[in-house]
Amino acid sequence: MTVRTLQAGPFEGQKPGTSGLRKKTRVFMEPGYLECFVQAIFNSIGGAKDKTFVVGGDGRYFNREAVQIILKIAAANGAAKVIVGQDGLLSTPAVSNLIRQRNADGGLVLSASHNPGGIDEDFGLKYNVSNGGPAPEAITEEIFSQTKTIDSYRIFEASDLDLSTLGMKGIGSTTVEIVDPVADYAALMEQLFDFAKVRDLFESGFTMRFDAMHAVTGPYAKAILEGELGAAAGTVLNAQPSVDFGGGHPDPNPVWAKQLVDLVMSADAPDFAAASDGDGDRNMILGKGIYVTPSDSLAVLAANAHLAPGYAKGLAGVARSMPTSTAADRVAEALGIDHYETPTGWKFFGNLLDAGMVTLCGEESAGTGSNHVREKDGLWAVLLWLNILAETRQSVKDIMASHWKRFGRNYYSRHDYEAIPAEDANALMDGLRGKLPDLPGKSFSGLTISSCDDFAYLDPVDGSRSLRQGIRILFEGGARAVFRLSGTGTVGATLRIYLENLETEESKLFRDTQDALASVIQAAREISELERLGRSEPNVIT
Ligand code: VG1
Ligand code: CO
Repeated sequence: MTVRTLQAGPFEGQKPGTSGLRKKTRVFMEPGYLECFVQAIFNSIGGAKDKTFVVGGDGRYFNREAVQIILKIAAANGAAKVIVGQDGLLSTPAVSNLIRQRNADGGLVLSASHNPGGIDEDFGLKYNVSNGGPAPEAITEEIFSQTKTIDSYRIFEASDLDLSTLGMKGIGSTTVEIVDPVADYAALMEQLFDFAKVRDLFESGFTMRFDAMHAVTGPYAKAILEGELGAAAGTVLNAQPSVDFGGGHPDPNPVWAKQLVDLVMSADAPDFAAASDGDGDRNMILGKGIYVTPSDSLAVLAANAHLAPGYAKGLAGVARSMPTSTAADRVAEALGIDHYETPTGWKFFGNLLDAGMVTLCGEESAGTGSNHVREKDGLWAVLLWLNILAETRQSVKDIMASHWKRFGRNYYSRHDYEAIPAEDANALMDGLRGKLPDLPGKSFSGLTISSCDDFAYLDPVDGSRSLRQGIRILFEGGARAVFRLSGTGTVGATLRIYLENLETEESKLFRDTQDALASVIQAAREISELERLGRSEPNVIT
C-alpha cells in the first residue's frame, strides 16, 4: 500500500450551496472531481493529519464508491481515525450525533437530501464541523477558494475495505471503525423522550404510518418505532434504502409523498403519519384528515416540547429561518422566550445552539431540530410529536385546532417554480430588488405594503454578516411574501415564493390554505411581474 499524489483539477463550480456541494451524479463521478473536492476540504481545515472524521451517506447511487475514495484520501492525508456507518450509511442527524459523541473533528455527509438519486440524478457532499453542524459560511468559502487552485490530491493505493461488518479496520496507520448506523442515535432518542409512554400509546391501539421513501431512515424507523416502541409491523413503509429511492423523489411534501397524504385523507387513515427525506433530516407530519404545515409543526413543538423529558425544563429560545412563518414567534412571545430569524440553511442555527440561546430551530422546508444535535432531524421531530400525542391523548386535528385558537393561524404555503433559465430568475430577483425603495405604501390586490427589504443577517454570536438572503415584503395586517432562489438544485434555477397570512378571527381558522392566501398570492405575482417567467402554475406547492 502506497500513498500517491495524483495531478487533477481545478474543477469549475465546486461552490457549496445551502447545504453542501450538489451536482449531477455523473459530474461527481468524473475522474478527480470528488477527489479534488475532498482534498480541498482537508486543505481548508489545515489538513487531516491526526484528525478524526465521521463519514456516511444516504445510500444513493455512488454512495459506496464515494465512501471508499474518501477513506483512501483521508488515510493518505494522515487522518488518525475515520468512523463510518455500516455499508456507508448514516443519516445526516446520526452523523451530527456521532461527531459530537466521539469528539470528532468533522464529518463528510454524502447526500443530495431530497433530490432524486441515480446515475442520471443528483449526488452531494457536505462538510460538517466539530460541533456536528454544517460548516459555517467562512469555512465553505475557504473550501470554495481551495477548489479554485487545487492541482493534485493524495490518495492511498489500497483495495476497498469491507464496510459490511462492524469493527476496527485500517488503511495504513489510519483506523477505520465501522459502526452500527442506528445504535448511538437510538440511544440518544431514548434519553430525550418517554419511550414507555409512547409504548403505552401504541398498546392502546393507536395507529401510525411512517414513509421512509426508500431512503436512509428506513433502518432507524424500523428499529425505533417497530422495535423499541412497539408500533405494529408494517408501520414503516418503504423501509429498504435503495440507490434510486425506488425511482421517486425522497422529499416529504404533499406532492412527492402524495400516497401518504391520500391515505390520511381516506377512510383508512391511521391516527398519525409521517415521512422523512433522503438523508433523514426532514419530516412531514400528518394526522387523520390533516396535513400539518412545517411552520405550524415548529410552533406546536415549541408550545408543547416541555411535555417530553428532554425539554421538561422549558426552552431557552426558538429560531426559524426567515421564510418560515412567524407562527413560532407568536409562541415564543407567549412563553416569554427569545426568538431569532436566520437565513435559510441549518448552518445558521449552529452558533445560536452552541451559545445556548435557543433550544428548538426550524425551517418551512420540513426541517425541525433541537440542541440534541446540530442538524435538523426528521425522526426526532416525529418522536417529539409522538411524545406529545402520548401525553395529551388528543388527535393531531384537535391539537392544531386548539393551537390556532390560542395563538392565531399563520396560513402558509410555498410555491416553487423549478428549472427556470438562470437569467430569467436573476432578472426577476434584480427587478424586485430595484423596486424595493418605492414599494412601501403601495397596494396590490387590496394589500398595502408596510415594509420590504433584501434580508441581511447579523449573527449575534460571532458578528458575521450574510447579505442578500431573500426579498421580504410585509403587508399591513401581518401578511407576508418572500422571494428567494434555491441553493440546492442542479438544473437551472428554482424560484421559491413563500406566502403567509395571519388570521386571528376564530370563525376563519379552518379555511382552505390556498383560498386564505389568495390575495397574497395575487399580490406576489403582481409585485414580481411573475408573468414574465411564462409559467401559469408552480411545479410544487407545499
Ligand atoms: C432547501 C430548503 C432549506 C434547507 C435546504 C437543505 O434549500 O429551502 O430550508 O435547509 O434545502 O435541506 P434551498 O436553498 O433549495 O431553498 V436538505 O434536507 O437538502 O439537507
Ligand atoms: Co435532507
